[in-house]
Amino acid sequence: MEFKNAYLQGVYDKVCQRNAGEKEFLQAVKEVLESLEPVVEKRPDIVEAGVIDRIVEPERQIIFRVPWVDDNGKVQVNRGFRVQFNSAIGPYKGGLRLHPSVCASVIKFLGFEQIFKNSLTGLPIGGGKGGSDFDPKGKSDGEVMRFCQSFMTELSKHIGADTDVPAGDIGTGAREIGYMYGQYKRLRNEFTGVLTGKGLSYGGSLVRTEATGYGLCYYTAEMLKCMKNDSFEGKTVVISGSGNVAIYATQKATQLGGKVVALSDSNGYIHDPNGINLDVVKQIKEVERGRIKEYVNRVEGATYTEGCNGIWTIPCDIALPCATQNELDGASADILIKNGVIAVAEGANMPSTPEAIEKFQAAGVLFGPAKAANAGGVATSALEMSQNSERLSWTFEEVDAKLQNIMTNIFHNSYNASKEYGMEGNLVAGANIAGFLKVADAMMWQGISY
Ligand code: NDP
Ligand code: 2IT
Repeated sequence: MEFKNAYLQGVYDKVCQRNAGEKEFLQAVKEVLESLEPVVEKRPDIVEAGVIDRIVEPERQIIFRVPWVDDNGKVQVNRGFRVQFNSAIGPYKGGLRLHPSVCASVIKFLGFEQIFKNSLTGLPIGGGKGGSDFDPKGKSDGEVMRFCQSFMTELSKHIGADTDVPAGDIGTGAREIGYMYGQYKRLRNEFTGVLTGKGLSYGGSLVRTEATGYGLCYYTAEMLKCMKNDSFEGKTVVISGSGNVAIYATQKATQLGGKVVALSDSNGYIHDPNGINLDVVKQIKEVERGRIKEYVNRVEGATYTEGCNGIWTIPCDIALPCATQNELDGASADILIKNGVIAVAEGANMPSTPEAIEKFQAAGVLFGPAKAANAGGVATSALEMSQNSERLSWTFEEVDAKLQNIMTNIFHNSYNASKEYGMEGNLVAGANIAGFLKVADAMMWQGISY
């Protein structure tokens, strides 16, 4: 028995049977169900309405062929996905991941997490996720464009500004969103807010590029202030990844007085004890689409080490994993704790393994889970949808102020839920419960069929 509660055990057993072998999806579901133990005790009405049985099954899953022609004239075939997980509180919303590791399990875990994350933002967005096993790395702009157009040719039949609004994720940035948006418009003859993360010249929102990384730091700052009467000031920070989330987390952590000393990619990590020079990183990653090891050829005193796990051996006060799922395991958590880490907050989705989370919590390390800590990206996407609907654009300061307010509220709502359900300070349980309760309420009001 994994659960104390027999009903939750039954729900989980069924999820395991139906989704056999989908390791990431089962990991994400298990964590949420564990958090719901006290909710099940307190709220028989939720159990009675079958909300939990329903919430673990996607409303709709679309899997499709994505054929395209490479620069040598050869036909290539990838697999596309869109999982429309839950629309109880708004149109499906969530990113598109382009990475060779993409499969049903990965998209379903991301879509499932997105339900609760989107609910926590306080904005009217349901949960969804999509993507493909296409790898944009090493492809020409022309190849990326042809892939994106083919992908959108099918996806366009299933999405819409009031139905399902995709955005970026790993491997999907401004370039890919632009090609996909162009294709949607071509097919539909419609200029609508069907995607977020758009360029500023065609309906994008200021701050969306920075939002996930900035939001992560706003959340972390609030957690440090309220739970430890502390701040980023003077702290050594280690951030994994060197993509969109990692870059803007580095920028904000530095602005808040921290010193970021390490970044990584899937090949290895750089250590710069003088503090990362972000202009150099942006040039390498955003302009040249190069590898992070290039940094050490341009900045004196920095070192590069092959392999990404070793980044967690660098002593730090604050660790922000911003690359991918399960990148921080129990052994890495032990080292971080031994080196005196005081706070860990997740910029990536599910970057810490369950063992790592358990260790941080047992050691009294502040732990901000992904659903709460990285919700700033999707929250700002929802603000982009609002601006598109009113055909207006807000200023940088206006959007940034809203983002800060949202992240502060997410921290407090999660904290308060953890307290109300008898686990004060457990922000994993708090985020899962607070995110769940709003969606559960909406599902109950709307009757049994989704
Ligand atoms: P990017 O594609 O911009 O960057 C991804 C970074 O993570 C790269 O440095 C990449 O290295 C590294 N990475 C990716 N896969 C792996 C892997 N299997 N092993 C080791 N390193 C890896 O993506 P984002 O920055 O947008 O996304 C990073 C994380 O943040 C993801 O978990 C995403 O789901 C999450 N997230 C993103 C949001 C957004 O708004 N973009 C919002 C909320 C969460 P390499 O170049 O070598 O592949
Ligand atoms: O994981 C995430 O929240 C994202 N990739 C952002 C989704 C969005 O719709 O902006």
